[in-house]
Amino acid sequence: DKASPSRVAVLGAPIDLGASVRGTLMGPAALRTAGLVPLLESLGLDVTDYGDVGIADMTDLSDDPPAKAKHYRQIQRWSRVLARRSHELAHTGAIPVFLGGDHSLSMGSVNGVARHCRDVGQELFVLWLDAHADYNTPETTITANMHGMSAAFLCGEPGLDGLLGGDVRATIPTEHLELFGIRSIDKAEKELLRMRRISVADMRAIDEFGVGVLTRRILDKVRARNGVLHVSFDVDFLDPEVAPGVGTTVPGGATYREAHLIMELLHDSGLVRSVDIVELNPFLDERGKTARVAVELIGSLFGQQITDRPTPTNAIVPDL
Ligand code: 4U7
Ligand code: MN
Ligand code: MN
Ligand code: MN
Repeated sequence: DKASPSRVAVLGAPIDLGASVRGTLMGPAALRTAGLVPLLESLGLDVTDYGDVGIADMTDLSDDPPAKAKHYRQIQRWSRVLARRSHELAHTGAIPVFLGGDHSLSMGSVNGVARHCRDVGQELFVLWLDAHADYNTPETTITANMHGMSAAFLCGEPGLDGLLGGDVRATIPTEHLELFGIRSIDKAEKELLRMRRISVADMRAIDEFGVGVLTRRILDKVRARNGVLHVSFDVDFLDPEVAPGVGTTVPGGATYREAHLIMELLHDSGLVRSVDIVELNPFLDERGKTARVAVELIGSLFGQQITDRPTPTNAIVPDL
């Protein structure tokens, strides 16, 4: 397998207006508190934490906001700044890791990465680990929440065409989007997914075939095209028992080991070039449980072996 870059660029995007439940803006701080950066360093990676991005000093564009897209102006600011930063970071050759923040941040992060891939002539695939498909448009949405529209926007679906203003909107082909772990899709959204023939590994498929087979299938597809992979990890992909700290929990999600196995296989492939960790809501978490699990999973994604974890604190150590 290919060797992945050994440098990681961490960037926080404290954004929560794409969701209806407030609190994901505390996500970047919670992920840092749970030890994300030292963990990556302990794995031998050269990590630069660029802190959090802000949108306070930006001026607004003057396109007409769509009728059904809440906080459009704010999300537009985030998308523009993130697309630019993401493109720059991808250029440095490091693996950008975007800390959310709600899932609307991917409209920016993935665009920047897609733009970079276009520059260097590489095919980008996106693995979308999520309970939801996030394939709504302002037309199909039943909530007007923009975190439910990011995958559709990235595939070039209409309705948010002015979002990036005059900046480049690099889209990904619908055949390059891999929805995984899905168990909540809205009616019109489902119809759109069907029309576009988008690949959906839903929880039923996972139960039947297992995450090992389904993940390898995706990796083979990426390899066959000599492509690279962006992982967009929505924490609600996990079962609510494992990850209670999210605003949009859906029962029947991935188990702790299923999620780790996916990350371990992704690491072994050497194909991952960028990552989002989104929808962690520390305000709803139970004593940091979800933040910790998310960080452990990122550890596995970057090469931590399950057998190399620190000894549990309940171990009986002889007094020396
Ligand atoms: B998330 C929803 F209606 N489909 O569009 C919508 F069920 O980033 C949920 O995956 C979207 O957490 C969830 O609002 C967005 C709803
Ligand atoms: Mn999502
Ligand atoms: Mn470029
Ligand atoms: Mn979700």
